[in-house]
Amino acid sequence: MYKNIEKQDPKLFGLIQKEEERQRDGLELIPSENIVSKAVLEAMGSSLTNKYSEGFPGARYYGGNEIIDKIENLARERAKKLFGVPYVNVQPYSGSPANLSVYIATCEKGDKIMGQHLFDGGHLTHGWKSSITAKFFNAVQYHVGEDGRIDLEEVERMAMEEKPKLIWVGATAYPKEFPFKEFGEIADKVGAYLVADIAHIAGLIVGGVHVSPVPYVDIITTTTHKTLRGPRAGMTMVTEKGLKKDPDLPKKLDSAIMPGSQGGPHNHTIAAMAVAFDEASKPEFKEYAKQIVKNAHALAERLKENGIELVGNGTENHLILAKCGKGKGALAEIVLDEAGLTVNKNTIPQEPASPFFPSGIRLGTPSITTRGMKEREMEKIGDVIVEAFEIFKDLELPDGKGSEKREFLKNFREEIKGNEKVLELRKKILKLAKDFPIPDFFV
Ligand code: DSN
Repeated sequence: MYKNIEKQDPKLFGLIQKEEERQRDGLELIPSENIVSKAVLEAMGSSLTNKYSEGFPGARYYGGNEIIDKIENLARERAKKLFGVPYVNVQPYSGSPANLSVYIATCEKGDKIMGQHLFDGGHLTHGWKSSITAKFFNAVQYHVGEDGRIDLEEVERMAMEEKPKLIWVGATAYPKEFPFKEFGEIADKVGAYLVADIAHIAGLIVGGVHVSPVPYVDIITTTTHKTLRGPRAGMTMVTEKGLKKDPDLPKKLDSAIMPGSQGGPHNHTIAAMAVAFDEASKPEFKEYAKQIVKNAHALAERLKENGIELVGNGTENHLILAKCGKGKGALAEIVLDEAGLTVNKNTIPQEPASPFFPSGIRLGTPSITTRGMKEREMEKIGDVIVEAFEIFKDLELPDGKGSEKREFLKNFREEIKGNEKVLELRKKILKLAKDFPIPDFFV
């Protein structure tokens, strides 16, 4: 597949080989990652990357776009059909630019916006203080309750008091089903634009295993590379409800992308989106989505049975948030990484430590489900995680400065490299990876 890179740039070729080995021999449990098909990769690697096409189909700032127009329209039409919406923009480079375009289309600088608190699973672009979205807009943030679910009473109270122009529903680390209908009722009461950011659950919605936001929200944003299993990209959509509220939304969202915030669209990626949308429209994809959720449930139950505490006491989607002890998310990430399980440390609700040294890890099943794993394998993976937790359970991160903590973690990684227990776990994961190779259809 990489014969030209191999000849021309052996150094880069070596690095790509190493990364492919890592993906092949380990298991990816980061819930926002997946494995795309060869057809998606081919479209991304195609000559379409050579073309500039600022503007939109039929109205470009560059000549020679007759074919590119057809490709973008194909992606748009497939996306509209897949999600059941009347308008789609497939040009956002990824999720954050898609979200930024929504602000540009609907808000003025300084307007009030509302989103889910970062520690409670919300995304940076939903108004977190270190994001441009909280610097340009006046952000207020809602939380989840003790049960791990969004606190709808707080959402309603906050919406009534603050009268936001825009409300986000959607998150990056939320293991429950999103209450789109209830959010729709609240947004209607205060006249706010309601935007569903479905980046994590897009594939589950298409697969029919998560309720769709389409009847309840005005705008939808998503990435296409998570459960949807497409290329690394984003898109915005407007629903019938959104069109009724503001018939100019499509025009506003288009100009928010170009000239508002982006330049030329990535045509190779848009072509790969078209491929992925076609794949996601097949009956096999529904089966895949169903299995993602079954697997997440099985993994969550195995962890719980063995004493690992989970945010919200389980999962209703593809994602699990496991509690690791105060500030110990990084310890878990390191041990699991050495064992061949890739996860990411994450904040938990009412985070007792900090976003840099948080107290949880995020686990997800989209990628291992693509490899064909089922509930039985989830039990095996769960057992490895439980044993990995034993390895660091009596350790504490030093109090004091971040640099001391970082030094501690660096030494910890070195120390456990040769740890017999970790090596044993690594062998178990390698066997699973070999028994469930990345399918032929995939890389
Ligand atoms: N980085 C994405 C995720 O991992 O969920 C969110 O931007």
